[in-house]
Parts: sequence; structure tokens; C-alpha cells
Amino acid sequence: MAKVLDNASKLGLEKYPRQESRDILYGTAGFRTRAENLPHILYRVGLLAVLRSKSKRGAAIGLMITASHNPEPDNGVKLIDPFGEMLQQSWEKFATRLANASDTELYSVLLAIAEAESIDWEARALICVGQDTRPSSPDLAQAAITGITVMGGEVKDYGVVTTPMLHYFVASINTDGIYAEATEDGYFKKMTTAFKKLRGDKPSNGNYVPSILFDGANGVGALKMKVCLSYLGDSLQVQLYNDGNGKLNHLCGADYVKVQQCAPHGVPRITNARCVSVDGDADRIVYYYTDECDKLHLLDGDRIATLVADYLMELVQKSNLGLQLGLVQTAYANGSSTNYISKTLKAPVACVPTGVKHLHQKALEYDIGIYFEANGHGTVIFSDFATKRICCAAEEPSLPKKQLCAIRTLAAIIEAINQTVGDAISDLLILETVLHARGWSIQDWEAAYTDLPNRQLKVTLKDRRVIETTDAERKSVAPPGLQDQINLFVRNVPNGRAFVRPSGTEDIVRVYAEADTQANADQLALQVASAVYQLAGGVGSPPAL
Ligand code: G16
Repeated sequence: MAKVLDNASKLGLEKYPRQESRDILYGTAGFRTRAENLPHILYRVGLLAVLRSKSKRGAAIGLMITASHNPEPDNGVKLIDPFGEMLQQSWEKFATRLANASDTELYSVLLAIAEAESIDWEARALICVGQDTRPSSPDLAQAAITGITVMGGEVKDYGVVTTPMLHYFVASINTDGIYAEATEDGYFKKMTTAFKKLRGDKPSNGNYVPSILFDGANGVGALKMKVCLSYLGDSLQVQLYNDGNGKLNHLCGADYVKVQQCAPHGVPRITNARCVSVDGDADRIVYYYTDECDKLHLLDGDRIATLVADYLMELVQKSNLGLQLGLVQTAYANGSSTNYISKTLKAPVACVPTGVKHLHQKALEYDIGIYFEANGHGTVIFSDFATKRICCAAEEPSLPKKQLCAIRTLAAIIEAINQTVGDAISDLLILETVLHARGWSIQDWEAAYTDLPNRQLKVTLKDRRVIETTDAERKSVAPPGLQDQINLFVRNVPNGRAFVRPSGTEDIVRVYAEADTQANADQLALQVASAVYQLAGGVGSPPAL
């Protein structure tokens, strides 16, 4: 052990010395910053991944190199735990400690982690590595692989994949293929076979037409959707745009459409056509259309959650298996969606802090947990209990026809959904399934409820950590006086709600506001952003709409 750690620390000093003096945190989705500051971080995360795998008695661990929705010059890395879930939170502190250690401390920090976790040095370690399409990703992957190798870990390099594909592969390897086959072919085959089964032999139905426009954010989502098309055949027509020739996430992609509330560049404006946007690593999806007046109508993660919940609740009821379904949202959820879930759908709905790691954990409390962030990041998870009940009942031909049909539909949905994490491609197949089953156009889908107008703004601070929050990020507790100001502004607008929180992926704080009218939501967001700028050490130009 001492020799391995010694080699790892010497190689780190020689090839990947620490570059940044500023500390970095394992944030909402791992480490993210400018790519040029990351080589030593990647090397060290490679070292840590080996310890994590050994601590799980050799289970495969994922290491994904991506900065997802961030601009192209950024990059990042996150670790994936054995069931395809995000890294256990108690290990985030190890990651942060290791990333911020000085070059000469590497040996002692690695040793301290190994001792704290009673690492068995005889255990094997297998690390699955994936990367997005950023120009900086190949070199960063090499840094990670060097770290894994010097620690004696085995590398399975998946090359360029979407983030959710890597989550899926890790879960598949660790269940010996029971979850799925850990290959790209296995991934697409399983999902699209289930999709075609759900769709039957009639691709059109009522107002539903099997054709969409797809904004790939010039990222890996576009590349993989192209592959998916060959599996989909005639079941769904997908026109691909922003398919890799432009700049990643620039004026396009799910984050741009959601935050800016405008249609992506590079996609033709076809009135009332159903369009989707995914983000840079294809773990988020939003739908939209532009109407006759060229106005954008956004159907975001809240809409996705309510559409899927409504459909699954009906199936659960018809299946008569006594399963409990619940939803999980964050503070960004539009107030109208939360109302719709609790008052119209009458389903339990919880609010947790931002980050799939929080939503996923909460969703595990239900037989069927549906979680989506408003930004389009989410999935549906079926507990082992629910999966067993559904799959056993699906083999009971003696059940009444309607009940059996609902049960078999649920069984096919289990096959089509990537339950490990939000997955734009898998979510798309589920959403197209629901719209097809309902015979709905995107306008029919939108008619369920009316969103409260809202606005998001970003503020840059000297140090964003001065903002501290509580109550699932809905209230700020520092700096002093900020929440009182927010309360004052909110009181002045009908249906007003606003909050502020430091981003865990970008060096900014995010402000969210909603109100009865767009003008009021804009004004509220600007008031809150200005208060943050003044009270929390804003830098650069003051906030503006
Ligand atoms: C990541 C997380 C999401 C989160 C988003 C923004 O998404 O996985 O759960 O909503 O960052 O986080 P923050 O507001 O803290 O910057 P992605 O798609 O960028 O990986």
C-alpha cells in the first residue's frame, strides 16, 4: 500500500501538479471550473475512484468528464456509485479534501481516506470512464486514467458518451447485466424495443403526430440521438439540429431555452411544431413550441413531471397493485405545477435542495418516485418491491384484460426508462409514449394548467459562499438582512415568490422569481438580484434583465 501511495503522490507532483491556489468544492454535480485548472483534479479524482471502488469490494465506479450545461471552456468531473447513482455524500468531503491538498500532502490525504474507510488493498478496482465532446475532455480523460492506473485500478474507457449512458453502464456492470447490457447497443436496444412495444403499430394517434425537431446543443446528445434513430426506425421521425458543428451550448440547448425563455438558434421556426432541447451531456430535456405570434411556449421539467405522473397514476390505479406514487421537486418548481400535483392529481409532492442527488434519494421513498427539476433533469424510479409486483403480475394471463394491459404497460415503461439518473433520450421516449397514448399535441399537453410567469437571473459575487440558505433553499440565512428584503419585495406582488442560492456548478448565484404577470416576475427578480449584489459583494456590472 505504502508503495502505491508513494508512486501516486510522486507521479502527481511530476505530471499533474496543483495549478490553482483557490480551493474548489465538489458541488451540485462534481467539480466544475475552467478546463485549464482541472488536470490535477482529474488525476486526483482518478486516484479517489480507485479507493471508492475498493471500498465497494471491487464494484465498478463511473468517472464522467463533463461540464454539462456550462460554456465550452469549462469542464468538470463527477463520480458515479455502483447502482448508477451519484457519489455518496460522505465521500464528497474526501473528494474536496483530495482536490485541495497541496502536492506534498497527497500521500497523507490518500492514506487518511484509506484508513477512515478501512480500504482492503487486496480488493480489485474497476473504473468506467466517459467523456463529453468538449475539446478539453480527451486530455482530462488521460489525466484521470493515469491516476486510476498508478493506483492499480482497471479502466473501462467508454470514450464519448452521454452522462446518463455512463450511469446506466455502471449499474449494468454491477448487476451482472440484470439491469441491462453494459454496451451502447444494449442501451439503445433495450429502450427502443420497449418504446416500440408501447407504441404498437400505429405511430399516429388523435392529435399526436410522430415527428419532432431536436436541438442537440451541439453536444454528445446530438451524436447519440443520431445512433438512436437507427434503432427507432419508423416509430418516430426526428429532425436533428445543432448536431455538433456549432459551439457547445451556445445560444442553444435545454439550459439556454429554459433560463433565457427563448427558442434556440439553429432550429427552424415551424409554427406549433413539437420541439425538444437537450443539454450538453444529454441529461436534461425540455419541450417547446412557437405559436402563430412567434411566442415561445416552454414545457419544462415541471410539465414533464406532471404529464408523466398523470399517466402513471392512471396505470397504477388500473393495475390494482396497491402501489404508492410520489413526486419530488425543488424550489424552482413553478407554483402552478405544485398546486396541480397536490390539488388536481392529489399526489404527494416533496421539495428538496437542487441537485439530482437530493431528488433521487427522496424519490426512493416511494414505490414509484417521479422526480424532475424545472430545468428538465429527472426520471422515474421503481422500487424493487414495485418492480417485482409489476413484473410478476405481467405474467398472470388470468387477470382481467384492462388490468393486465395496464400492468404490461408499466412493465414496458420500466424497460424504457433509465432509472439511474435523468436521461434526455430515455425521457424523450417516455414522453412521446405518453403523448401518443393520450393522442395529444403539445398544445393539449400545455392545457393542463397555466404556469406562473417567472424569471431567473444570475449575479456574480466576490465569493458566492456568502449566500447561505435553509428550508430546501427557499430562504436565505446569510448575509444578514437579505431575506428581510426579499420578503418585502415579495409582499408587494400578487402570487409573488422569490429565492436566491449559490450555484453548485457555476461561479455565480442564481435568483428565481415568479409572480402573477411577467412584468412583476421580472421586476421582482431584478429587485432581489440587486439586493444580493449590494448586500453580498457583487462584482462586475449590476444585475439587469
Ligand atoms: C447539474 C445538476 C442538476 C442541477 C444543475 C444546476 O445539472 O445535476 O441537478 O440542477 O446542475 O445546478 P446549480 O444550480 O447548482 O448550478 P447539469 O445538467 O449541469 O449536470
